[in-house]
Amino acid sequence: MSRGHAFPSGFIWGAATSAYQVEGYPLADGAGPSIWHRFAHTPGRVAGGATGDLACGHYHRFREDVALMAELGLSAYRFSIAWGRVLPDGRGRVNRKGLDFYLRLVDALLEHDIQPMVTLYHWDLPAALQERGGWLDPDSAVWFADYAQILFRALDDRVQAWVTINEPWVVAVLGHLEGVHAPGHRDAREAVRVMHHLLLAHAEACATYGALGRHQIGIALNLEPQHPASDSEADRAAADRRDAFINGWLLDPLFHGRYPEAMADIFGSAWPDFPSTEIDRIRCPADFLGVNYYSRGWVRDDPAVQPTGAARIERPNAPVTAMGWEVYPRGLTEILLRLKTQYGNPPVYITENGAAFEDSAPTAGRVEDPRRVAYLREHIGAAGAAIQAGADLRGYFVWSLLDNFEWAEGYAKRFGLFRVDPSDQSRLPKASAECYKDIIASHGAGLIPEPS
Ligand code: PNW
Repeated sequence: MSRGHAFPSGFIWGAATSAYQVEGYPLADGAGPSIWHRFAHTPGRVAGGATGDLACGHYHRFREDVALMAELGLSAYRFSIAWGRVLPDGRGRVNRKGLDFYLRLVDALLEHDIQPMVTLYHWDLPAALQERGGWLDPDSAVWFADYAQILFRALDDRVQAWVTINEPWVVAVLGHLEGVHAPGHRDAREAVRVMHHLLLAHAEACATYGALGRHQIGIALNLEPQHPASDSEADRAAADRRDAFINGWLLDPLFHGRYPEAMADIFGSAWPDFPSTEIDRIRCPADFLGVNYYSRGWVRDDPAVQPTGAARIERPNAPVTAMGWEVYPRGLTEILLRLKTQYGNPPVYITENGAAFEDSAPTAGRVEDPRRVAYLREHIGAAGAAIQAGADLRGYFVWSLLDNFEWAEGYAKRFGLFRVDPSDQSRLPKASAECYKDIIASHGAGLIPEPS
């Protein structure tokens, strides 16, 4: 294939958000509160005391946002459904008004020829389910499949791509091991079971979809290559452990039907003997894999860092984003080619890629964000390079359409193509929005790096 023409003609160009991060009005129209609503309203949990009460006000401004997407020329928009808007108690009674919001959103997208990619779970578990044990309860897979079925029945005629769960690793590790995300628990035994139940929930929803769905379903994983900070045996072993902890913990059961052997070493006595019948169920025939890619890990052996004994450190002089994450586009090519060689080359969407930077203040109605422009161009190029090398990549979604509620970081970290003014939620395109519009219009021409 000649340089600059890597992207196949049906390649999807998208942008992504999630419900709690952009919608605002989390209790409107009869919605039940989520664990993130509770967490953000607990003093000390989120930077600056920020909450999703207003966020981007997308719940009321979605038509304006769909118009912005149409202006960019997006072929798809990835958003998530707030479980508690549809089922205020997490189970049982359906709240018609909450469901109707998503029907209106999907219709508005289709009117503009934008395909919806719908995530069923992007971290906002109904608080009523947390009170029953949340993802620690073995019944959580059934709760989730029942909720999923309601959405499949309501929307599968108009939705061609479903994502069951966004980043189970972040839910289990940041929410239940490190305690920096909702529900804020710190318990290794709990975290490994939560991960297992999230994977079972994904499998149950896939099985339900297999019986009544007509399109595609997958899961979105945060994947990150792990590289040793030195050539020492200890650092290389540490990078391997961290690789099992972040990537293998999910990929191996989903594609190979087993957890990595390293998991028992990493977690010691907190790692249970999971029944093989359950592990078999997790190896499920999803239609695609969603990859959320931001950075790589630069890893040093460090016994003080639990549970892996592997520290992610800053590489000296490396370019980093406002999150402190190294800018490393080649890691995206690496991950995509590893899926090809080690996991059977599944159909893949990059369901998130993007960066937070300290954007300049708007001047004369413009926001210059040259570092985000460079980040997007380089990463889209890295994705194209993987396609040229044979990866089955079908589409790419920028994280994020809008500056939004960045979880424990509040509103200080801005990932958007559009700046959102914190005082009145007005939207302003950044230079990166213009750049992405041009990339879409030219179908990514000229972005593939020369082979090195
Ligand atoms: C993802 N990590 O979160 C989420 O899917 C988004 O909702 C979020 O806004 C975006 O990335 C930017 O952070 C992650 O610690 C959070 O490795 C943390 C990690 C990875 C992804």
